[in-house]
Amino acid sequence: MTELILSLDVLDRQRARAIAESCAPFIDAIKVGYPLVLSTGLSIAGDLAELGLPLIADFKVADIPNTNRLICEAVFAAGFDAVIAHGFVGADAARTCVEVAHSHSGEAYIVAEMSHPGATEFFHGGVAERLAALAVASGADGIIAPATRPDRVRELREIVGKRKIYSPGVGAQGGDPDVVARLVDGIIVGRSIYEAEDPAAEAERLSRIRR
Ligand code: FNU
Repeated sequence: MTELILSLDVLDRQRARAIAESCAPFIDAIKVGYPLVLSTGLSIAGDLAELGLPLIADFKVADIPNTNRLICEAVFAAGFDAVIAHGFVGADAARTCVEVAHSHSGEAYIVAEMSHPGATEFFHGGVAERLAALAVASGADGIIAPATRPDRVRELREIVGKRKIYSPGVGAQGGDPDVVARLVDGIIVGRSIYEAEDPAAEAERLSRIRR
């Protein structure tokens, strides 16, 4: 069954907690990024961990190996279960994120191709394929690939095989959950859920159409 991952990009702690709590019965994980953490502090991870769902830190870590290590150690110490990192920094830096994640029994995902229109400028022309191969070689648990481009997801699947593909870009960015859910291990959905009049109802709807 394809997972449904809530991207919790709201800025207020109480709102974040309320949305996460109401959606919890229908989602498989919560992804937190800079907007929420910079607004509330890393302690938001502790609040959300009370719901018992895996927490993914979408910090797109992209630094030298030593700094990546320091960032990832802080992420897992805060209570996250997985981290998203960039691969374009090179295999040594990406592998550091994977090593730290695994040393905490956590997971690491490498961005292979992003979902926004501008992503085609640099990720196309073979780069995304190389990043997907780097993710496999680094022992990453999976990749991030765009729900906005199902054909690209299919191509990247050829490279990553059974490793997981988590896919943002559903709904607000135009990706069709019906199409993408068949191709990936998890769809990542933010605005379509948290901006809905009834976020829990929208999460429930999405949880039913996923395959
Ligand atoms: P929504 N995100 C993304 N595309 O959208 N991490 C990527 O290629 C990527 C991401 C994140 O559009 C984005 O930052 F690598 O409101 C946001 O947190 O559904 C979420 O996925 C999508 O949010």
